[in-house]
Amino acid sequence: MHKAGFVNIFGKANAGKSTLMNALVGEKLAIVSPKVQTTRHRITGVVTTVDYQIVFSDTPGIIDPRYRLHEKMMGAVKSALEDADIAMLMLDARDNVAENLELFSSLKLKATCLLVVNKADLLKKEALDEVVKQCEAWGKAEVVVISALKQQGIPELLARIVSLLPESEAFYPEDTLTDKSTRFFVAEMIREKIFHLFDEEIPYHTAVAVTQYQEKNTLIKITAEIIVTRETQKAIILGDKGSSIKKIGTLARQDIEKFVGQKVFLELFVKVRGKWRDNDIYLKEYGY
Ligand SMILES: Nc1nc2c(ncn2[C@@H]2O[C@H](COP(=O)(O)OP(=O)(O)O)[C@@H](O)[C@H]2O)c(=O)[nH]1
Ligand SMILES: [Mg+2]
Repeated sequence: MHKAGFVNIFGKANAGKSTLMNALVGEKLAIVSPKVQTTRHRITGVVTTVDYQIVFSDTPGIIDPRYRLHEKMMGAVKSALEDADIAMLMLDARDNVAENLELFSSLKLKATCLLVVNKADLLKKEALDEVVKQCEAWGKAEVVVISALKQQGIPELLARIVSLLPESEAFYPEDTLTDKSTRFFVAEMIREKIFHLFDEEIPYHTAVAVTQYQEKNTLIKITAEIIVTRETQKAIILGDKGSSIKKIGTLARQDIEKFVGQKVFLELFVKVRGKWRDNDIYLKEYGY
């Protein structure tokens, strides 16, 4: 019997959804940062064996929209809520359990749910047992404890998922890894560096658009634009004598080279587009 299904990850910002997705797929598809709202798209990662195919989806953390960008982000969550065969409801073990359970109840899910308690590595056994007890009392989902970062409990979680998968043919050819393009991942890797290097509002005012992707004989030439909302932000991204943008470029290029398995020449520009987060035309241009 062949099994296949959509397994989608939901939860508050910073629960570790993207880290889990990468651990399950065994490939760094989703960018990760300690800041909230790093993930802006639904990103799929496909795992195929002879017996099953799982289409995982990482989603943005659930928030109340304040910008058009946020509405688009919650649209990605909504689509994932609708087509999930299995919903992995994820919480940070240190976070308020009741609040998370209330959020999960409000999603009104019809799919089979797994309640995934993450960051088990950060709690002592007694505290973790207490969290698990509270989660089990909810009664709406089987509870699984993991550490996505330390890759603990992942094989057990995968086994639970496989046991719950519906009987089905595969949805995608066996060599499929994701539904997103290489250009998308390039833009995301640049965006991740901005989340890591800058504080306060900069990461939240930034978008990245790949404007050129040219495969040459010995390397790939990539040009990308970093879009911000104000001139002052542009100056910060550039840094003293261009030192900051150089750092972004170097770090992103290393990740991109690993991802595409080839040498990369990366050129970055900064553009100011006031209010791009509330402008449908810009949002579309930047992939939202
Ligand atoms: N200690 C610990 N940190 C984790 C774990 N999983 C994720 N993190 C960290 O939590 C932060 C948010 O992770 P991310 O995957 O981006 O969360 P998301 O917003 O739910 O996608 C990052 O700094 C991760 O390194 C875990 O199991 N243990
Ligand atoms: Mg994420």
